[in-house]
Amino acid sequence: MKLLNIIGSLLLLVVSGVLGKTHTFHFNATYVQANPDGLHERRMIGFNNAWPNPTIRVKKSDRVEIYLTNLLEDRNTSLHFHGLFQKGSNAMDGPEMVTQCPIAPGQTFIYNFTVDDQVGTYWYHSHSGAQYGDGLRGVFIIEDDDYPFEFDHEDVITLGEHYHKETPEILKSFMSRYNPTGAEPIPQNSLLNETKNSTWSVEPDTTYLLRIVNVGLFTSQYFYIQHQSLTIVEIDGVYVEPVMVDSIYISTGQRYSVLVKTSKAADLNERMVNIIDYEMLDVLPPDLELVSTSWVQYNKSAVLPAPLANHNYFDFIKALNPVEEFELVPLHKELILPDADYKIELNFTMEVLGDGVTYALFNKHTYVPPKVPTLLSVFSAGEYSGGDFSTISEIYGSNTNSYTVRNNEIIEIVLNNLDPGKHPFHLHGHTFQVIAKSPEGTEEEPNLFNPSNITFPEYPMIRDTVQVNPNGYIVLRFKADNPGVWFFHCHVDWHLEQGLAITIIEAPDYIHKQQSLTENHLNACKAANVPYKGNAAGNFGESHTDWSNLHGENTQFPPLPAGFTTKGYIAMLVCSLAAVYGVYSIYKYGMEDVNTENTEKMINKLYELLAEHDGQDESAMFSLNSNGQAVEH
Ligand SMILES: *[C@@H]1O[C@H](CO)[C@@H](O)[C@H](O)[C@H]1NC(C)=O
Ligand SMILES: *[C@@H]1O[C@H](CO)[C@@H](O)[C@H](O)[C@H]1NC(C)=O
Ligand SMILES: *[C@@H]1O[C@H](CO)[C@@H](O)[C@H](O)[C@H]1NC(C)=O
Ligand SMILES: *[C@@H]1O[C@H](CO)[C@@H](O)[C@H](O)[C@H]1NC(C)=O
Ligand SMILES: *[C@@H]1O[C@H](CO)[C@@H](O)[C@H](O)[C@H]1NC(C)=O
Ligand SMILES: *[C@@H]1O[C@H](CO)[C@@H](O)[C@H](O)[C@H]1NC(C)=O
Ligand SMILES: *[C@@H]1O[C@H](CO)[C@@H](O)[C@H](O)[C@H]1NC(C)=O
Ligand SMILES: *[C@@H]1O[C@H](CO)[C@@H](O)[C@H](O)[C@H]1NC(C)=O
Ligand SMILES: [Cu+2]
Repeated sequence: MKLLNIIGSLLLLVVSGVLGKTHTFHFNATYVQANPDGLHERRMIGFNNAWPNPTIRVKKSDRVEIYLTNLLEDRNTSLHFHGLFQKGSNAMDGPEMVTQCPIAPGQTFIYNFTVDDQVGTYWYHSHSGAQYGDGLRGVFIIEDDDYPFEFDHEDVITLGEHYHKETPEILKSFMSRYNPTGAEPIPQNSLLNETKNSTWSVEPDTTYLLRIVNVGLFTSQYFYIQHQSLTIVEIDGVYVEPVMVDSIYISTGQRYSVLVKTSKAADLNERMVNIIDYEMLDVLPPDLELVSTSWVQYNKSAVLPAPLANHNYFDFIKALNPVEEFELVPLHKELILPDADYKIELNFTMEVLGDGVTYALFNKHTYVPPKVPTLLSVFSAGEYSGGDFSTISEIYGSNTNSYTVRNNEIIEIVLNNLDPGKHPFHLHGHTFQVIAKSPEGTEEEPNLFNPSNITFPEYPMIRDTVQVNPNGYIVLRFKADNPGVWFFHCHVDWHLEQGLAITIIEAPDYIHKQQSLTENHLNACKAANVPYKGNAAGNFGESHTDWSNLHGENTQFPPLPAGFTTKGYIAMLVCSLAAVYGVYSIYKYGMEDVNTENTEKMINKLYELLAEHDGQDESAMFSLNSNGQAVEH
């Protein structure tokens, strides 16, 4: 008995040594009054009445337990750990209606997972629509016991843009018939480390590992330190062959770790600059500071150089020479994966649907969340008494852009961007090889992927978020070796709200056999009144037909009425006039409270005109019924 006990405790020691530490956090999501840019006070979403949010530091194999209590009385919430593989713990990935139900006000959700065999720079953020724009975001670092490069100290910098209004209010104007061009809301500012005018105190002649994270929800940014080269060593948790650059270009969701060797002379402070990529903005308000200056401080008594003049942003950017991400090579070279077993070809367009709102579509389908979170469909279909229905791809819905793939298949995603914008795409649960990335095309002649005319790199770049160029393409490959429901979406969260997403359901039969849902997980559904059983429509039964029955599922609005094309010239009139007003109001609502009544009247008039011309009232169009379906009036 005694001997057994001793062996038992010895075993426990060994096991806990392997499993690593447990980090437990109690986070109350709360509103916090803050003034991040020093120009406007507003509510931000923080933890335990404080904002900005803490940086979480762990090591691989550590366990993380986060008790997240939603104390926001008027919002649901959720938490995603961007870049973490969540192998065997898909239910902890976070995106609402994909892997879990929204966490309703007053509820506590327990995120509980072990960190996989990965290291580097990650981050966490709410995955309930564009909510993290209101502040629910932070950095997540997996330290390495064995860094493949040397440094003396490490530090973190976050970049992001900032709005003075709260996301739900911005969304109302953005996802509206009165914004027919789909112009994205213009931010009021950009933040570095969630503030402005900050100074980074450094010691001379010292090497820093600087982890840079774009925690924004819209714009890519340039980042540089004057008179200082940066050596890129990590992108999205993947070590790369070191490349010395004068600046980096970082899209939302991406991370770059750079080595900064400070100068020997310690008498001068230097500017640290971040610049919003103005090409992503539809209008440029004259008072928007695209260029923000912070400082690297060597000497507290020496002066700080004056902030850079904002109006010169174009010259500043032109002078920079950031590396093209496609050219980065992983340090641990990994051969290009073999030809794919399963190909997903996506043509991405932005189009106005029947409700007059601009949506993002993949092959004419915008992502509409299912009635049952997709992972819960997997479990309920897999464990249903009648048999395993989880591998029937139809059950995941006809408007969820779902792709069901088998265990260990090689998956290839070809994404043709038929939109003139830049879009950073992120895949949950994996890193991917970027085997092709085209330059920018034009609207008349987009660069479409043509497999017959291309040589792929032998050792492709690997990361978890990659930006596709305007009217260009990207081709990604990964191995489906992580059973789970993984979201793939644009990390411009305005575009995610427009439906720019697909769901990859990887080895659903393995998911429900190898993984499980906690009681706490199901309780979140009960509290939010979301069904946790059934297909995308919430239907289930004894047979294949019952599970394939999608009657009542959420669907997108139908296209604009057919007659719309025949009355092309009026449509064009509507669109161009509406566009002018739309852009104007987008500009305005970002800047101040504006009485949009006149704009709305004007646009409604035009819609009426359109309907009269057709002899029937199509202007009433469609609206969502309580089941989330588009109904015609
Ligand atoms: C940054 O500096 C500007 C200009 O001096 C000032 O208006 C603003 O309030 C400052 N912001 C913060 C957060 O310190
Ligand atoms: C979270 O809020 C609850 C209820 O107000 C409070 O009892 C608890 O102490 C808070 N937790 C933390 C970590 O602040
Ligand atoms: C939370 O989500 C549920 C289910 O989608 C929804 O019915 C409810 O209105 C949401 N609550 C809030 C406060 O947004
Ligand atoms: C987290 O999961 C582990 C392993 O299943 C379990 O032992 C532990 O009790 C869980 N923690 C919480 C807070 O639920
Ligand atoms: C940015 O903020 C983090 C904490 O939020 C801090 O550890 C870090 O030193 C700051 N970095 C710089 C460069 O000021
Ligand atoms: C720091 O700056 C002050 C003021 O310019 C100067 O007198 C001092 O020599 C500087 N210190 C160093 C170590 O360069
Ligand atoms: C994408 O567009 C190209 C060019 O129009 C077309 O050849 C291809 O079939 C489209 N692919 C899909 C999946 O719709
Ligand atoms: C094939 O590739 C070459 C070199 O990149 C290019 O010049 C040519 O236009 C391409 N042809 C087609 C059909 O895309
Ligand atoms: Cu996008």
